[in-house]
Amino acid sequence: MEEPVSVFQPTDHQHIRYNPLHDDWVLVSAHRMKRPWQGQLEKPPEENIPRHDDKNPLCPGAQRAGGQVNPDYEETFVFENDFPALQPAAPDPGPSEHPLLQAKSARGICQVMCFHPWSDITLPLMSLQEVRAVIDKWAEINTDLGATYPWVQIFENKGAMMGCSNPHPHCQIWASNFLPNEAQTEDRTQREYLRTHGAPMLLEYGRLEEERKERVVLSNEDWLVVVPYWAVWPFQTLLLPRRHVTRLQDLRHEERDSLASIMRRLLCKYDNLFEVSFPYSMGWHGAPTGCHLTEDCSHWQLHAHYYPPLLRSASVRKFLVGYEMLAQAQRDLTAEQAAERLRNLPEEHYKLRPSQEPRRPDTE
Ligand code: H2U
Ligand code: ZN
Repeated sequence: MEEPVSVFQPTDHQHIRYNPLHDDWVLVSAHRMKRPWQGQLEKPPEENIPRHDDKNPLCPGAQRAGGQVNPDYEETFVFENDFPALQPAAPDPGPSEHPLLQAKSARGICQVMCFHPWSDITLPLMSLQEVRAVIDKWAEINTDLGATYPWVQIFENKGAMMGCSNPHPHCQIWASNFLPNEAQTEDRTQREYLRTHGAPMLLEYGRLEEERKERVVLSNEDWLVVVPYWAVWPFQTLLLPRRHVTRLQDLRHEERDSLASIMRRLLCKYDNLFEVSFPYSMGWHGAPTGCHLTEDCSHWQLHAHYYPPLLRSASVRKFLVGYEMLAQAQRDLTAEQAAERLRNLPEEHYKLRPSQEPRRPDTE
């Protein structure tokens, strides 16, 4: 006897979804959330961070590894990384001898940007004015380093789980004389989309999500946060301007204010999800700079990616290993389920609630 054909339900039936920005596919198998977890449990992030520590090289007045002493900074502070992965002068490897053994020159600069003089604060707990200062500095750095380098990657690794070595709120900037892989792919896919469809991909995508609503987490007059249809990480989000903007420095004053607001709202929701300082890697992608500044980059839409690793609780993370390394990415809940959970969370940070209830134990 033939089995009755069931109607497709994305939460029950595995399927693959296309990521048009990265030109790859993700396996969505939402039924896997039901499996028990007996694997690794993560340590909760350190809660008792001193506001100031003379021995922390990111603090105002502290000495860094290179011997320099930080100024007594009062808002943001940018310095050159003492252990840079990219340096301005490095000899060229010369012509490659064989197509299977290719090398090219890599030059650049690495900076570190402290968001705030205090070590015991994070972006969601900072004032809007303080977050705005961070945004202005990001735009300034993109202009300054972008005058020389074709790619300026601004990124924040938050939490030890994401390899962050220092609790002081900070991000990094790596500028390079080449377009890194992600930049090359996004440049190609957005260029092809504009050519084929006559509109910038992510501008059209944002409008589609605004209509559909099911993957929208937050929006305001200038910005939109969605769990993208093709998300890989459980609570991954994409932050998009609603207007066509190619680079950070092109943001208007009021768009920077509304960005500070929506970033803080998103990060409060993230922290509220498991009542923990939510780890993630985030970063900005905009049109290439340097020699590309004079090119037509209208296929680009500025955006930020947030990639948080937590899956079920503050201590159970998603691992992208086995199948993900050898075949393709896989996720355990649908983008719509993740968006709904984030959407329904309060925007007031749990640490600022008037009557603090005892911390919820992690639910497995
Ligand atoms: P992460 O924790 O995200 O790795 O950032 C800290 C950065 O700060 C790291 O890249 C740099 C490290 O190289 N750093 C200095 O440049 N000087 C120091 O004295 C300590 C840390
Ligand atoms: Zn991107």
